[in-house]
Amino acid sequence: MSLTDSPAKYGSVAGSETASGPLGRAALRGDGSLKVRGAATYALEQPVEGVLHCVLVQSTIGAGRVAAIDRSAAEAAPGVRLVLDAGNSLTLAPMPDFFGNTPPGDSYVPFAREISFNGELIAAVVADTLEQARAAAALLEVTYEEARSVPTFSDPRAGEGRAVDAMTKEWGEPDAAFAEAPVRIEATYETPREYNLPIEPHGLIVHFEADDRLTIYEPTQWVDGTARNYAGWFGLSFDAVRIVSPFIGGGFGSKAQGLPHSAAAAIAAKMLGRPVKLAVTRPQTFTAYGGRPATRQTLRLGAAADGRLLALDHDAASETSVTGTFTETLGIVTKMMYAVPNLSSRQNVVPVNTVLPGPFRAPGKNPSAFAFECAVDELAVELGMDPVDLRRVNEPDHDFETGKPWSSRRLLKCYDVAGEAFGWAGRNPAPRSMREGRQLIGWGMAVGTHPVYAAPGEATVRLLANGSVEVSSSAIDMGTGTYTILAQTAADVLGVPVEKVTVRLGDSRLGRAPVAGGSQLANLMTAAVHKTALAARDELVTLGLTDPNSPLRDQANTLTVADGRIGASRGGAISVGELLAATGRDHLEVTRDTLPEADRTPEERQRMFSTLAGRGALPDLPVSRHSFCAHFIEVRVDEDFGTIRVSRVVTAFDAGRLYNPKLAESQFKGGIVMGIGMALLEEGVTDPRNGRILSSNLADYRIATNADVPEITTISVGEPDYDATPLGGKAVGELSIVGVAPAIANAVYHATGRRVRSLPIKLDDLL
Ligand code: MCN
Ligand code: MOS
Repeated sequence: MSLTDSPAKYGSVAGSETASGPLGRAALRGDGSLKVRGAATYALEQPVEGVLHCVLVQSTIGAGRVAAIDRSAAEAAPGVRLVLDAGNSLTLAPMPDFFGNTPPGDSYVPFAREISFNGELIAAVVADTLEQARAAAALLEVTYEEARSVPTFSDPRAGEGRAVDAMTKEWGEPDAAFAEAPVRIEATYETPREYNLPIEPHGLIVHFEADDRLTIYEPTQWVDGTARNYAGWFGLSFDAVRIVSPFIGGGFGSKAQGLPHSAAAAIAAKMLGRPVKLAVTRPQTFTAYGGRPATRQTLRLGAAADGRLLALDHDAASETSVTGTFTETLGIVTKMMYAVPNLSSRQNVVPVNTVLPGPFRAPGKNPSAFAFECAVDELAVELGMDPVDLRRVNEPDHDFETGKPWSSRRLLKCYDVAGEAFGWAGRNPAPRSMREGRQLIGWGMAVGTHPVYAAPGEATVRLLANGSVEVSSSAIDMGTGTYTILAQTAADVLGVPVEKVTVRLGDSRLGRAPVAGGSQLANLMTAAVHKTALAARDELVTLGLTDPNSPLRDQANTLTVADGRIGASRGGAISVGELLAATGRDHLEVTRDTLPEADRTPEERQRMFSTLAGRGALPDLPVSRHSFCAHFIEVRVDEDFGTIRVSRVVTAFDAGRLYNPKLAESQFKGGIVMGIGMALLEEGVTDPRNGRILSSNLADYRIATNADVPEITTISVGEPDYDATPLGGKAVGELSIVGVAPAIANAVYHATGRRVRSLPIKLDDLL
C-alpha cells in the first residue's frame, strides 16, 4: 500500500510517495549542538528582568487541617514581598485536568487548608532573592489539627476502593473455562510508587504584562493544554496567554498539565505585578506531581495442555488520591496481547493520602505487562513449555478486545530475530542450570506493546527567498527528536537538504499541537508537516504557473520543486527565490491542520487541540493499531550475595516505519534503561505513620546509572504501516520500557528458581 492511499482513510492528509528522501535517515539531532554547548535556553534560564523568587511551603502532616499559619515573622523578614496562603490568595476558576477531573467547588485556590497528603502546598513566600524567600519560608509557624492518614493502599484501613466502570470487561465464559482448564496458575503481582524525575525539575517564570496578558516560561509536554489551564484559571482568552517552552529537560509524563505550584506562582505574579520565578526543588517534585501509583494485580490463567490460553481472569487495584481519580489502566495489555477466548478484567482505585498520581512512561501498559508477562512465564513453567513457544501458540490473528484486525503486528518476527541474535536456542530451561563460577545465569524474555493514539496537529511552513524553509508548530521536543524529524519531513517533501530547514517549536503562538504524551507526537506532527509542506509546494507551483510576472508562466503543467529550484522537468528551472522575487514576494507561507474538514468554530477547533477531546475528533479506524517488541534479557545473580546484574539485552521492535532510526534507537535504549531501574531499583517509600515520602531524592530513590546498564542491542523489524498512521510509523517513545521488568523477573527466576512477584526485585528476595 502506498502513501497515496492514506488521505481517504484520514480525511485530511494529502498523500504522495516520499521514497528515499531525508525522512527515515539516521540524521543527527538538530538541537544537539545547542544543548551540548549550553546554548539551549531552558525555562528558568530565560533572561527576564526584575524577577522575584517564590518558594513553596508544604504540609508536614498526611491528613487533617491547617489550624493557623503565623506569617508575622516571615512577612517582616528582609526582602519579602508577599506571603501567600489560602487566606489571602486570589481565587481562580477550577479547571479540569485533561482526564476531565475538576477540583471540587466553584473556585480553586492552590493552597490547602484541609490536608489530604503529606507535602501538599499550603503557602508560598515571594522575596527579592531566592535565599530571602527560602529563609522567610522557614519562619512560617504552621499549627495543624492532625488526623490519622492512610498513606498507602497496603494500609488495611485503605479498604478495597471503588470499581472503575470503564475498566470492567468480560467476554466468553471465563469462570467455566477456568474451572475446566487442565492447566491453571494464579498469582498476585505488585509494583511500588514510581516517580518521573526528569533531570530538569518543574518550575516556571510567569509574568502578567498587563492584567489581561500573561507570559509563562515553563517546560511543558503540551503548550496548548497548559495554556488552556492558565487561561481558564484566570478567566482569560486562550490568545491572551503565551507559553514559551522551546527546550525541556525531560518530562516522562509529568509535565503535561498545569499543577498547583504553577497556579501559585501565577497568582503571586498577578498580585505583585512583577515577574515571578519558581523552581520546584528535587524533594518537592515527589509531591508536586504524583508519578505512577502503586499497583496490585491478581491473574488467573487457564490453558490447554498444548499451551492454548482458555481463560484469563484479571483483578487489579491501583492507588489514587482522596481528592481525585487517576486510573493506572492495568488491564490494557492483558486484554489485547494474546488470543484469549474467555476473559474477565476489572479494576478498583483505592483512595489514599497521596498527591494525585498521573501519567508515567507507558501508563497502564507498563505494570499491566509486568503482571501478565510474568504470569505467562509461570504458565510456561507449569506446562513445561518454552516461553517463546507458548507465546507463539497464543499469537492472535486479530485483536480480541476490539474484534478488529491488526494494522500490523510483527511480533513473531520479533521473536525470530531477537531470539536468534540472543542465542535463545541454547537455553537450558531448568532453573539454576546455567552458571559461570559463583554467578547463576538466567535468561528471560517478555513482550512489550504500546497503542498508536491519534489526535489532530497543525503546522506552518514558510518558503523563503534564499531557498530555506521554516517549519513551526507549538509541538514540543523534550529530548525525543521532534525538531529533527519535522525538519526531515519538510526537507523530504520540498526537496531541500535538512540543513536548509529551521524548525520552531514550543510556543503557544505557533500552530496548534496535541500533547507529547502517549507516544503519539511523532506520527501526528510528521503528518501535519507533510500535509502543510505539500500544500506549500502546490502553492509555489501554482504561483509559477499562473502569476503574470512568473518566468515559468504558461509552462506545461509539469513544474517540479527540488534543491531549492522550481521549473519544468526538462531544464529551465529557476531558484525559489527568483520566482518569489519576480512575483513580488519575499516568502510564501502555508498553515494546515489534520482535523477532518468540518464546520467547527475557532473555539471548538481550539478545544480539539487543548483537551483530550482531540482524540475523538479523528475518525475511528477499522484496524487495531499497536507497536510491539520482544525483550530477551540475561541476568547474573551472585549465588552468595544475591546481587543481580543485567548482563545482556537484545530487543526486537515493530514500531512501523522509523522516521529517524538513530533517534528511535535512543528512545528504545532509554526505555530499556528505565525498565532496568523499574525491575531492580526504583521504589517510592513512604512513612507508614504520616505518608511522608522518605525516598524523595536521587540518592534514596534509585534509578539505573551507567554501571547498571549492559550492552543493549536493538533491532527494528518494523515496516511502514500506512493503516496505522499517514506516514507509516507507530508509537516509539514509551514502547521499550514495556516488558523489560517482566523479562528481568523471568530471567531471575531462571537463574535462581525464585519467583519474585513484587518490584523492585532486591537481593533480600533471593537469600
Ligand atoms: N520516532 C521515530 N519513528 C517513529 C516514531 C518516533 O523515529 N515512527 C522517534 C522520533 O525521534 C520521535 C521519538 O521517536 O521524536 C518519540 O516519538 P513518539 O513515540 O511519537 O513520542 P512523543 O514524541 O509523543 O514523545 C512522548 C513520549 C512519552 S509519552 C514519554 S512519557 C517520553 C518519551 O516520549 N518521555 C521522554 N520519550 C522521552 N525521551 C526523553 N528524552 N525525555 C522524556 O521525558
Ligand atoms: Mo507519556 S507518560 O504518555 O507523557
